[in-house]
Amino acid sequence: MPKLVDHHTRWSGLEIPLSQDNPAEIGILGVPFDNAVSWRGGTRHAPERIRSLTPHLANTTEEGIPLKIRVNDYGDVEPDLNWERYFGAVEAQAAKIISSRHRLAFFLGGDHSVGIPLFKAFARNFSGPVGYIQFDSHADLADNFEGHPWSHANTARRNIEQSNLSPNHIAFVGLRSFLKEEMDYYAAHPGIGWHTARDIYRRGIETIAHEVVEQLKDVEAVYMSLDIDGIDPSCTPGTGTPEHGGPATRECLEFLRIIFAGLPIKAMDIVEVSPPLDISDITSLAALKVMYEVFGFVQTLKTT
Ligand SMILES: [Mn+2]
Repeated sequence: MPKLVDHHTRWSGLEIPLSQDNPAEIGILGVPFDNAVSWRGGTRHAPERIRSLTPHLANTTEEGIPLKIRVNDYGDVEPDLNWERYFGAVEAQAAKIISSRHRLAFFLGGDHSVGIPLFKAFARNFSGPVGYIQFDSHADLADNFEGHPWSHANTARRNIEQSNLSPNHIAFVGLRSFLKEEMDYYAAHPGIGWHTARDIYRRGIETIAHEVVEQLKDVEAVYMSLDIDGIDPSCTPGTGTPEHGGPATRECLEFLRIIFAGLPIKAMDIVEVSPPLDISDITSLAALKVMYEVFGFVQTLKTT
């Protein structure tokens, strides 16, 4: 387990020392890895960049509720040039956090390939069926991409290989860029929740969110993966494969509000934030805003 980095400005006073007896409601792990991208990298800088901005965000939710929730930040998974060994370390450290009585495990990528070991650790922690939601412009359902089964375009396809994740318990939200292979996979597995960006525009994010809650209502636990390119690049330009025509940060927040209220979400990641490609930290700040609102959702669920 990495050591807690001594940086008192992190998480705006929400952070407490690691403790087995009194774990914080939120456990955070950074996974600064960007060796699996198809085009432009830089996501390995995201965890530290996002943490560095925490002193500049108000310590309340967007509705003015003071955040009193507590955070344990476990730091980052140490770099390792051996890809297989690195993913093994990610899985092992994630498993410890997921099983550590936090109400929510929060992972900061990294490119989307890190979702493969993160979800593996998650699925293996539960005996019953689990759910997987991916807010993303891409479905990441390719079996092999650019010569590798662990690229950032393979994440959802690898996740389905976990025995307790059925295609009927997967939901994609914000889709607007496809490989033929992915369309074929969806045609063969029509139980997948498949919500395009255009669906969101035409039918409204609240309708879509309630459909996702209904789809996943019988699972034991849900993993929420937020690829920042699911949000429109007018809001989050600092990412390697931006896709126009997407929902705004506003829609993303409304979506998360509904699914956190309606589903047992036990882990979440934010991936594909690339600080070197960003403008005025707007993308890192979007990630941080989402995190603080999610902290508020977890806090509210606890106290009501
Ligand atoms: Mn994506």
